[in-house]
Amino acid sequence: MIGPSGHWDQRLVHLGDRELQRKATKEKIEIERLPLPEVPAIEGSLSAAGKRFAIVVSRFNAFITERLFQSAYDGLLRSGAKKKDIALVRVPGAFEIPLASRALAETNKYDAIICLGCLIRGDTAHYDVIVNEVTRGIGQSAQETGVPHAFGVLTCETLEQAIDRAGLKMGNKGLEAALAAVEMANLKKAVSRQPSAVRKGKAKPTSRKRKPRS
Ligand code: INI
Repeated sequence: MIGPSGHWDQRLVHLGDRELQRKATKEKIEIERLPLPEVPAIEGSLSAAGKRFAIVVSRFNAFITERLFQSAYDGLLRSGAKKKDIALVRVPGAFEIPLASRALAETNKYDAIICLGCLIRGDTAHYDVIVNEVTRGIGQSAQETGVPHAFGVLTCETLEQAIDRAGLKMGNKGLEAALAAVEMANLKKAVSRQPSAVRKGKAKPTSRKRKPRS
């Protein structure tokens, strides 16, 4: 990322591609595309055919979360998932998402879980507590069950920010989460198909010391 000074712009390197482009345009910074390295990578495809998903949606701030859900559901169908393979689970608020997700993951019926919710800072003094708990809980459920969980929980300062992320200026995080879930479900399969790094072959004979003749 080359800034106006011709140097790498460290302010931008942590951002995702789309957000990066937006910020760069705003700040009038030219971004030089790096050539893609020719290194074979293990990646998950975006085909949801034959895969099963659960979508957990919280009702709090339903005006936003319903839009996240619609977009996630549409994304799964457009990626090849069947309606019968998508379970929808509703919970009261974002705080309840981890428990429901974990219960679903533990059934071993789903290739991935999509978690959708919306937390707006202005609404509660407990915002930070809830945010941390929801994030940790979803991450922990994914790691401990091994079932991919996509994080589609908006954490916003204002309602306007939430609207922007639910289909207006910043795309739709529900769709992003659905696509991440599809990719991770396929990635998990691809990784498990990798051959073992331990090479099979004849075991080297261990050198035995001869007993001295008596
Ligand atoms: N739940 C949300 O999903 N978003 C919020 O912004 C929110 N606020 O602001 O309070 C919220 N609170 C409810 C919480 O998630 C639980 O449902 C509730 O505490 C009952 O356990």
